[in-house]
Amino acid sequence: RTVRIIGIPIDLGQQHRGVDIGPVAIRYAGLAGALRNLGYRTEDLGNIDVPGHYTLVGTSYAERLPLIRAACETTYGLARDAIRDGTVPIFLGGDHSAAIGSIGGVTHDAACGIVWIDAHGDFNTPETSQSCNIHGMALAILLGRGPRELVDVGRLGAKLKADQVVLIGVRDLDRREREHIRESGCIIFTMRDIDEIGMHGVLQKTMKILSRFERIHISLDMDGLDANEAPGVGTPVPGGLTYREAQLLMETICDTGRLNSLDIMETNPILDISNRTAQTAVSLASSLFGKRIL
Ligand code: DIR
Ligand code: MN
Ligand code: MN
Ligand code: MN
Repeated sequence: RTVRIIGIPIDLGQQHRGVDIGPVAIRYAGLAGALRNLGYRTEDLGNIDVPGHYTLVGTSYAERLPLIRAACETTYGLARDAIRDGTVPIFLGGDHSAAIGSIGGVTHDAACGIVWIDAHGDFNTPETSQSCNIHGMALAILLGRGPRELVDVGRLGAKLKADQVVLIGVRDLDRREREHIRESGCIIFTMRDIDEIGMHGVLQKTMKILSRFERIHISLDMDGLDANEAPGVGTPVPGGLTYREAQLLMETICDTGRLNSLDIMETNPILDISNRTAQTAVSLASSLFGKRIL
């Protein structure tokens, strides 16, 4: 099979400079070579153009909105085409607002189950957000809540229903975000769930919930991992997924044979230690695409 790599160097969904060079860092850590070693053909489309972002430090939500929309429209088209062409796309962020385009596009022709790995819920709206950062609204937008310009990227209206989304690794919700995500119907496995029933237990439940979907998309926010494995993120939260928990997650999804597509978001090499976050991302992607110990 062919894996198609698509870079989305967007940093307009949050405040930290440097997440726009996440795609470079993940390539540098050897993503394509690792996949080729596993027997895949790889195509790298390079990075999409994100207009103007270098000059937008300190700009407002309103100024960023149309630019994020444009980047997500481009991403949407590439994501839809990647699935139509029979490839498995990997989207390299950039901040998590890019998932509005990638998930929108990969679900254009058929729904898939979504595993959203994140310290956060990304379920704010402009009304509930304390930061006004759109990366903290990405999942809400995909469910049809939030600014119309982004809800309607690619095709009109919500791209996902709550019952196709499972969040794993959550440990930091804003007060009003929590109310909304709880009543949304999305299934949430917090760090406490992982502590209590183990990642194996969480994954068994996840697979049951998503069993009616033929295909599964993974949206990996690198801040879902613990800072030991992923120090290069803009909004770290203590107590995240260990290396081994995250590997088990990837291996388990690999075993289903139903992987549709992958986002690797929020890698910020400027905040990192010797590109460790990108290396972790490549190692996790390797497991997801079939690397085995024995
Ligand atoms: C926070 C942080 N809840 C916000 N969200 C992040 O800005 O809405 N999501 N960092 O990944
Ligand atoms: Mn930047
Ligand atoms: Mn996050
Ligand atoms: Mn996120």
